[in-house]
Amino acid sequence: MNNLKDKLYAKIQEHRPRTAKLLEEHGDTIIDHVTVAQVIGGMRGIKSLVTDISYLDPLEGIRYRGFTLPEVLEKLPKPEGADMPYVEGLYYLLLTGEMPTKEEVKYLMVDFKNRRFIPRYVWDVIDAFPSNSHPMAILSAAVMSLERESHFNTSYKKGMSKMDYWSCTYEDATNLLAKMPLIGAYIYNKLYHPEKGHRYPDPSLDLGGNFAYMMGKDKPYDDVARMYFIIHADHESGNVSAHTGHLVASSLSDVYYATSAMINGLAGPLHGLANQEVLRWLQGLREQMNGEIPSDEEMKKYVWETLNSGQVIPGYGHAVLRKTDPRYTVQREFCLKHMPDDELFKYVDALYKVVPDILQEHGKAKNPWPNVDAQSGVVQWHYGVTQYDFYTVLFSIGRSFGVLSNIIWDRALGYSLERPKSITTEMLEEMVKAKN
Ligand code: HAX
Repeated sequence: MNNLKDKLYAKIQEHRPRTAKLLEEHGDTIIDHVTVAQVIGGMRGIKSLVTDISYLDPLEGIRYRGFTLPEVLEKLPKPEGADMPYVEGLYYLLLTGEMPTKEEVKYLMVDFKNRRFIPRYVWDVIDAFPSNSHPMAILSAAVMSLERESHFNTSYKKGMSKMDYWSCTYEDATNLLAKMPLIGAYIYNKLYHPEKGHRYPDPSLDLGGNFAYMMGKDKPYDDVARMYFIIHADHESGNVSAHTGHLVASSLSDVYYATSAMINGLAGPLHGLANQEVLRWLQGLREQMNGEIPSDEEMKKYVWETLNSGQVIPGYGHAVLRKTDPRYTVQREFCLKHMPDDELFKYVDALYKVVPDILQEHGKAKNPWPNVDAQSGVVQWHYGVTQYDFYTVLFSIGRSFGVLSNIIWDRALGYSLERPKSITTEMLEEMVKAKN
């Protein structure tokens, strides 16, 4: 018996009438209006997507299935002696809305182990990339190469009922999630430690523990991996990576196509790549300082120089959040416990003291507070993952849990092909004239 899949099916059956009722009885109810600024400004804030997996409150930050991040980290079952919970348990929570028991997580761990075999051709695809390729490009291609394994595709060709789409999508998604950490670690070892070769997973370990093992990292890197994958898992549906995954899957492209596209969206410096940009930017400052910790005044000067040269301060600002990102805070607390004297951590903390005031004075950013990316590279750096091009691969593995959970539910609830309407600038001008 598959505990999670059975539980999920029960939840799907319970949920389907709610969506059907909303459509049938309230399909014409107006829930938002749209301004010219929103149309030109990347559809910012328009209420036009539905997800029950997570909700992002501008002031409170992210909640997964109604739970804040500290609650998720406290309530999910943890491996013996670990501070951070099983990532497998997070998948259970995202899909069902319920906290799993330790036994349910153990069952899922075995299920993940049974699904993580990687066909030889995937390693060949990765090996074919030049060693100076960006790891995100390699990850995207590796995921794409797995597409031939899609159960959804095979069943669709045979003529599957719409009501069963979710089931094959679940199989594809869980297979891919089980494989992602292996692919990520393989890319890391290939690009940065070819002399060590690839380490195959240890069957006694959970997903986070295994990731640390395959990366060749000792404790507490297993907790770093668990924390990292969990806090990056989901941030509603409208951010570029989640939305791209949902959009591509809405045409019934399978999860391999959708996840590869999601990864491509995450690879932009305004989104997931910001974590690598933070490190690159901080290294610039570090070089100028010759190993000294900058004073507040030196820090302010560096921030202003960046702004005055027309660049953004990476790791600060957000399209939705209007306070310090709780994902930043979770990582900061981890740093305070495990690495309070780390030099880069001190830089990041010193930045926190000066950047918000400067961004407010600068007067552009709507949110002057740090986001998740301001802190995450520093943790990786401390544990020897200094190749910052790789950080967004870690983000991708985490984000896949949320995006794929969403896609399974999209298929279960029969969400439509996405097709917003575009208009020309001339039409927009005419509309504005008619209103004024
Ligand atoms: N530094 C300097 N200027 C900033 C800024 C920052 N950190 N954040 C926003 N601004 C500027 C914008 O560039 C924009 O300028 P223009 O009017 O000249 O175009 C203005 O302030 C208004 O932007 P906004 O409405 O506050 O923010 P957006 O919703 O347009 O953009 C971003 C949100 C996250 C892209 C933006 O804050 C940014 O570029 N931050 C730095 C990059 C970064 O940290 N990205 C990661 C975000 C979290 C994430 O998705 N992780 O994956």
